[in-house]
Amino acid sequence: MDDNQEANDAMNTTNTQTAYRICPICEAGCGLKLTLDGTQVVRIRGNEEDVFSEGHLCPKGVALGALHDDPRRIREPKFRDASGERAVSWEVAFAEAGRRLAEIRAQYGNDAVAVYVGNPTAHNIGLSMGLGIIAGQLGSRNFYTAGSVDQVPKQLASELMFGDDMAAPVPDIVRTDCLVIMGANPVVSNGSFWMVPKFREKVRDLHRRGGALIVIDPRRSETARLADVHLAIRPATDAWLLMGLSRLLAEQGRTFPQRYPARGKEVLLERIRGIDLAEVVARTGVSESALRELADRLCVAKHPVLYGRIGTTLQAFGTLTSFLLEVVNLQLGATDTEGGALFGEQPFAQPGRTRASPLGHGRWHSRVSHRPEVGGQLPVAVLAEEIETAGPGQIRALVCFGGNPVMSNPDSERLRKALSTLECIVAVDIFDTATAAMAHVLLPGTSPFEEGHYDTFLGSFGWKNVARYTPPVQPTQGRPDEWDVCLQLALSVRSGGQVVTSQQLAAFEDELVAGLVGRHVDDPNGPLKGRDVQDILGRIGPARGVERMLDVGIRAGRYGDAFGAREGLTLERMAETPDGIELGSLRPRLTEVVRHADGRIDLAPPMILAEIERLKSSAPTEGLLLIGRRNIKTNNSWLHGVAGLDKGVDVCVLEMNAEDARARGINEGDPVRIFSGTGSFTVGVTIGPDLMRGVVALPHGFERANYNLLAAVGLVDEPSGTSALNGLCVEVEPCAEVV
Ligand SMILES: Nc1nc2c(c(=O)[nH]1)N[C@H]1C(S)=C(S)[C@@H](COP(=O)(O)OP(=O)(O)OC[C@H]3O[C@@H](n4cnc5c(=O)[nH]c(N)nc54)[C@H](O)[C@@H]3O)O[C@H]1N2
Ligand SMILES: Nc1nc2c(c(=O)[nH]1)N[C@H]1C(S)=C(S)[C@@H](COP(=O)(O)OP(=O)(O)OC[C@H]3O[C@@H](n4cnc5c(=O)[nH]c(N)nc54)[C@H](O)[C@@H]3O)O[C@H]1N2
Ligand code: SF4
Ligand SMILES: [Mo]
Repeated sequence: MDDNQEANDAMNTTNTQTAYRICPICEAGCGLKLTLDGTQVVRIRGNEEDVFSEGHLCPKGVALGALHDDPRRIREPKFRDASGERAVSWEVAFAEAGRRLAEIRAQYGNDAVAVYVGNPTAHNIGLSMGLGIIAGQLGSRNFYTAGSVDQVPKQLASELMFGDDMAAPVPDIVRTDCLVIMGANPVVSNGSFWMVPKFREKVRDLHRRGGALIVIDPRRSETARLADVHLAIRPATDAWLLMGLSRLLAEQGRTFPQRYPARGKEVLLERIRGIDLAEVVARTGVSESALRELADRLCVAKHPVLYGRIGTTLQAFGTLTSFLLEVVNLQLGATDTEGGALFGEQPFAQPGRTRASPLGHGRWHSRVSHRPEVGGQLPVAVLAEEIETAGPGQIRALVCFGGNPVMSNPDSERLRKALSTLECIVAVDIFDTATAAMAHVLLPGTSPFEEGHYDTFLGSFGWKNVARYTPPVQPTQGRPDEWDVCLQLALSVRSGGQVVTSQQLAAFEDELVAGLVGRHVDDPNGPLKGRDVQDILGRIGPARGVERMLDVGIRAGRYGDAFGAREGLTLERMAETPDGIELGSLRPRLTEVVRHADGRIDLAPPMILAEIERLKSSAPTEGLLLIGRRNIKTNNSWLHGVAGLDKGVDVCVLEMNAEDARARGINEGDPVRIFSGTGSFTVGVTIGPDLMRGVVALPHGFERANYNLLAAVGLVDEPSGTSALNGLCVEVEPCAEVV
């Protein structure tokens, strides 16, 4: 052992400490083990003892330290006006944001201030619980989230079928013997609406059990490369394939098992039997024999299950596709069956989620295109026109939480221009991104080490049921965390820009916590029913912060201690158990899940029947279609250039099939111009065997070649308004250079 090593070991034993942090970047939710030297994080490993992630780690998790230290990360509030940009105190920033937003509301009405909520809010406890408070204060119908460029079709389908937008089952991957993945690439993405770390290892185990993986994807993706069968499908034709598959299953006697309480069986089956298999083959590019073989395999399997994500939701028939996929799971008897599609459970509970509170749809419409609200949100596809179009209700200001709509939403250039006309943008972000750079008031978010972590939004989509919480690793050094940012913004707007004192902030939080406890106490089905509010308030563990709200939801949840009424979880217990607490395997629980008033699954909602007709009358697509492609070292539009992630490999290249390239005189590495009816740009090409003919693939989120410049705002999944960003009609031609 040399001197250095000895010195290191001495340091390791004397000065360093271990801390735990659930990675907030993606849905794998990896438990990380951090080595701290003082407050400095010096090493990040996957926590092998974590009951959920079992040591999983990817380069993005390792890079959290570099993200924390990144000199580009925003650390103090910024203020921008015509005279330029300057750093301001938090006090000034809140007052300025509050004053401006209050003025705009007073002059033009509540709807003049829009809210946009980005993806990282789902992974950030302070934002996910706090933004509802500021949004509630603003009371605007112009509420937008990245969900309408993501999972809203799946939620709408769940609402229509089960009466609950969060009732999306996940594959029971440890017990299935035939897993069909449609339009998802969990080897790279680690799952979505499915928390599934160590996916590769789980597939290896599936194979060891003698099971099979089948992938339906226009691209031979990293996941398809592990598959026993890969069916290359023409983009955005999944609904056709599922109709055909459903028909073949019905012909083999697989209708809907009696044990499912369901209505509308015959109505749906009649539509399914009416589908023409030749048409299915023509639309999808999947041969009839391949389709029959798929049906046969599913019928023979003991525990088959289908799962679909972005490729099935971010497309023209996203809601119908998501619905039909669960129809097939029902036909197979996979729904609510061990080894099939099961509904996960999490410790955190919200009060009053009863059968009487369905997800809204169409309670109001967007002003210009009359698109329906879904679950309180309008689709981002209408954001630009709602800013551009004069008249009552026109958007004049935007509050943006952890989102980068200029990169992630359709017709980005139009949206960028529209945003530049706003009187006020308030952004809460950790980087000065394409969107944040337009903000008049930019409020820094926290570093990943400064927030506690619990998955309220995604916790019910785990591959197994667990309770996990990790507290902040480092203090915010006097800066507000994101929960406080939301509360302070709400108070600033309420008071028209008055300075908020710490007493006022504390009193406001007390009011919110008491309100939450009150709702639990009033919930006739909850474990705190009829209890004394003051008594419960006195028992909450943490003294301050969003953790108080979390403690309430955990202890009022199905595994909670009901504040001393029974043995069970508290936030404190979870914090003391950083490896997580096992809550058992996924289990059948359909009767709890279905929230329609009659307790039945609806197989034939009118909206779905109308979509089947729309599908049948839709024109076939021709020419080249563009689809997305994620990569392991970036996350949507961010993390670019964070040390350890950017090794100079240019991942933003257009993937093409050799025949398509040859037909256009394009060779490997050539610069090309890609264009659609909406936009164009230049990009380099890579030619490979992974794409089916007639399809090109490009990652999204890159400023130099922004995929979403090509997407028209009018291309949406009609029921949900979600943008159909996969399957865009494009053309590609050689050009002189990439500019
Ligand atoms: N063409 C195409 N477009 C797509 C997709 C696609 O597959 N193809 N995917 C879509 C999907 S699934 C999604 S979810 C959306 C994402 O859309 P958005 O959420 O609008 O965009 P992101 O790129 O995720 O940007 C997240 C922003 O949050 C910031 N941020 C990160 N962590 C924190 C934090 O802790 N606090 C705060 N305050 N800010 C933080 C980042 O700096 C970044 O600016 O993009 C969608 N757009
Ligand atoms: N490394 C990394 N991980 C991420 C992210 C990231 O940006 N980078 N983003 C995170 C987010 S916000 C989300 S929502 C998830 C998304 O997670 P996934 O849903 O797994 O998303 P993708 O990896 O884009 O995989 C989508 C697949 O659908 C295929 N596809 C495209 N169009 C169609 C179609 O019409 N039909 C079919 N059948 N397939 C199609 C694509 O070829 C691709 O293989 O990933 C999360 N994880
Ligand atoms: S897979 Fe990577 S980014 Fe996702 S949670 Fe794990 S370490 Fe974080
Ligand atoms: Mo997403």
